Amino acid sequence: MVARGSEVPPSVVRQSSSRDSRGRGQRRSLGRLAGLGAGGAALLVLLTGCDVGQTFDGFGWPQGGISPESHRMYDLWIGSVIAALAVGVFVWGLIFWCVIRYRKRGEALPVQTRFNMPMEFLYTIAPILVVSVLFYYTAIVQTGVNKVTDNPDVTVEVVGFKWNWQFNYRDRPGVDATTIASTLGTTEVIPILVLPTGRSIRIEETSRDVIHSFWVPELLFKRDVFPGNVRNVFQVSSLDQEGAFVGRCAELCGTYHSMMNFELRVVSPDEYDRFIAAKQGGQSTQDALASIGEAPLATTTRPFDTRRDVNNFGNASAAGAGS
Ligand SMILES: [Cu+2]
Repeated sequence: MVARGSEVPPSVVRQSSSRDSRGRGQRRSLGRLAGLGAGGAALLVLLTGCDVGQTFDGFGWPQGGISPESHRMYDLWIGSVIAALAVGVFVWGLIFWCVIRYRKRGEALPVQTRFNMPMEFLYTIAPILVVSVLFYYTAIVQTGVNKVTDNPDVTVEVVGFKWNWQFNYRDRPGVDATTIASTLGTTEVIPILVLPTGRSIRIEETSRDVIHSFWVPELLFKRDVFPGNVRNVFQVSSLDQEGAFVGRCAELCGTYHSMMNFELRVVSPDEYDRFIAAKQGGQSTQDALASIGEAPLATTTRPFDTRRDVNNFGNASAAGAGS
């Protein structure tokens, strides 16, 4: 603590000089305590990150990710929260300790300290260290999540339009690739994106009209789908769980934005190959899904009733209303 602009009575200065050696010892032990605290917090993060996260319901972060990238983002969040809590508890402890230890005991002015170099150094360096560690791990995880390779196992072009999706299975990455199979969503049938476990998957996004956003909550990731020449790309190094997962548009794109759902169906690599072969053989997505033993229609969401016939935004009883 630094007192500003205060005058120090000579008697207090004499007292303080006799306490200098004791003060230095205290400062050294305080520095040791801070080092121990930081080391302990780091160790805690390393040893217990996942278990602690499950115990506290992910500290607000969604659980149940189905890709290595989602697990890495989850672990980063849990580690950051534990580190923040460790720093918080340490600071709260210091505050309460100061309040009690240096409470007012009489009218005499307490020892005034300023330009305490070890303390100034500590509370300049400590936040820089904390931010540097958080930045380092964030950069590592972010780089991994954004990593795109030249030769993914599966490439899918995701086309967003008002208000549905088309999924084009491509023979290679890039805008010049050939579509080998396709699924188009309609008002009556939810589009299902079929993908395999254990293979790297590249998603290439494009929109036919406005900005949409491709979001599967279990990937813990969403990326905007832009119209025009911008082709947003991201990659999932693998999917580690079979199942059906709802997908949504996460960018307010118009009247029926909330109805722009799709389903991600993760199947085994063998089933995926048979699905693509069935599609290439001319089958519909529903028939191709049935042929590999999968439910033909979406199980996590359903087509929404747009009620376009009743929502005419006017007085329905007025003369001439309706179609
Ligand atoms: Cu949309």
